Amino acid sequence: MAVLQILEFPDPRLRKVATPVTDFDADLQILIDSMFETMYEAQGIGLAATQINVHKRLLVLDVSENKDSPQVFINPTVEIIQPGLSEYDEGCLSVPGFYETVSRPYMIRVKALDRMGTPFELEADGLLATCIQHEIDHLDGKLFVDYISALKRQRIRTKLEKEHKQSA
Ligand code: QAP
Ligand code: CO
Repeated sequence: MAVLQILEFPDPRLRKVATPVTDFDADLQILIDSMFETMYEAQGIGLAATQINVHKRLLVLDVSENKDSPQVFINPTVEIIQPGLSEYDEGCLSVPGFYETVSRPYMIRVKALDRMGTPFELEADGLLATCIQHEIDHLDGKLFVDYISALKRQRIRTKLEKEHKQSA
């Protein structure tokens, strides 16, 4: 297992569209474990493979209080099952230090494969539903800053680019 490097906005690799996972092999198990280690170490609640520069349709999350409920979603799809939106102050490990309010469908059904390749389904609302949608967006090359004003997005870009220059 390893803590992996997380790409940060505006890295163009965050814009790649991920392709489906086809092999549920030992390498995949190691990747999943490393993604959890990376997410927990960074104090995140969700991490998509795109964020560690792996362009496969795979995400991990743990929205529990005690950080004891790891969940893996492979090749996930989402259906909206109730009209209505919920608002959350979203952050992102790829946009460190910035939070903005985003509206998303509040009740969803998710179909995905688990780490062995076995299909499962769940219904989600609240923070879990928001987090799943945020992470699936990553797999499609989208970021929460795409939902805020261009002015706010540009300010965030400028600040992060300055930080990246200073740490380089
Ligand atoms: C996505 O985000 C999410 O800026 C997961 O300095 C977040 O885990 C979905 C984090 C909120 C719904 C609501 C962000 C950690 C973690 C930061 C994260 C930071 C340190 C973000
Ligand atoms: Co994110």
